Amino acid sequence: MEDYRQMWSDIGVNLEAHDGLLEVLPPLFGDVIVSQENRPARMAYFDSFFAEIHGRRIWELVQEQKQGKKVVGSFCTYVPEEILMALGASSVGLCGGAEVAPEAVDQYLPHNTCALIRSSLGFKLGRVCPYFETSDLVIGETTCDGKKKYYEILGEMANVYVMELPQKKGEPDRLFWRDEVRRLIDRVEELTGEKLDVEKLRQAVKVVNDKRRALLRLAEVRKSSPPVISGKDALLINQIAFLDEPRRFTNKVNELCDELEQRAGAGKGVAGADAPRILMSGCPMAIPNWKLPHIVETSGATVVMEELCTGSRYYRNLVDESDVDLDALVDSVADRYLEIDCAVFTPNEERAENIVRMASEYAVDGVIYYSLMFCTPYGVESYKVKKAVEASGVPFLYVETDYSQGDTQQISTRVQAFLEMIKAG
Ligand code: BJ8
Repeated sequence: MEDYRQMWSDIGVNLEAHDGLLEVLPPLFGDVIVSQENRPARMAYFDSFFAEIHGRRIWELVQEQKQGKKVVGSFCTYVPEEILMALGASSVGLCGGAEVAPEAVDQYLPHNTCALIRSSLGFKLGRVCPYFETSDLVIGETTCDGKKKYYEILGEMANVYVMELPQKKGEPDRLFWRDEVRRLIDRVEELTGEKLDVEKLRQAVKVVNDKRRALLRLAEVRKSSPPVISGKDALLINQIAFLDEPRRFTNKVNELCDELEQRAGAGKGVAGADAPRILMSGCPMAIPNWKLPHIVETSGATVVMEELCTGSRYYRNLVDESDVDLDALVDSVADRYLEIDCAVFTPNEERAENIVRMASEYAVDGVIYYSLMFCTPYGVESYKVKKAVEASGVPFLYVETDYSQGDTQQISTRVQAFLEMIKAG
């Protein structure tokens, strides 16, 4: 990594604490990601992105800021990135995937708060995330209770705007959400000084749709047997989708897909055709949270699809590009986001239906459901998902965990027993 220390210091990163993070992340990446066998050559771009995750991309964002552009951080796939892009802002994901500054976090949050929220606050309190430190505005959302209340605390240390998300998906909720997206437009216009028009929004919709189309293409080639890419590599790509410059990212995903489609044609895989195929479902996995996929894939199975926000929930739906006037296009953007089937909605029958459909499309041998400890929406919703998945004849394993390593052995034992049961069945 080039010497970015002056830049980090200028944007407010705590260099000493950040040095500590840099001592841990590269070796973890080497052990979990780089050490895998038979990786596609085109993963080199995503590896280099990770190697420079706090370097080159931050440098680019800082250069944009010097030209007057704004950076907007967010924590949720409900925040419409087309709107941010159309108004001249770069969007970055701020969810934390590692435990940082836990003693400092204890001063603000009870222990029984999910690891993702605790981690995100830890990154801010420890000032170790350059994406947080470059964000001119942070957008929260009223999804789960933990996040809602966390944003009040975060508002004491960052410029926070909270979008209100409905809890249901009826017509009154849709109309409310469309208005809420318009309130976001007002707020971002105020931030960037730009005015939304139909051409700007059409271009942004096209760019973001292209990004999601590339991820859909990647998802499609993962249906092949033997699997052409590991679940850990696919997860890494989905995590980087929240940070990278979108056009470049799209090109790199498409280049990778060229290679993967050739692999599929040649019957070349990262694992044998007899390795159990797993659908991973549940809470998002933010960088560097690769714990459960690593356990699964070092136990002889391959994750062939993710029903996660760092997965198919992010790219499954596209915005209708046919609208020609601004009002209709804004409505289409809003409607696309309301199709996301996060567990914070009630009822949320479509999520279980989608999981059953995906399990069939990807010919999976089992669904592993990942719930972060203290995540009420995903923990409680596992009941309905389990019932639907098992009724379709697919084995189901529920795993509740956090970002610590203390339960790794116990989870490995359970995953191995699950895989044995699949093989025996
Ligand atoms: S659309 S999944 S990104 S809310 S894990 S903080 S739910 S207690 S992250 Fe999410 Fe948006 Fe939904 Fe996706 Fe709360 Fe659960 Fe923690 Fe969670």
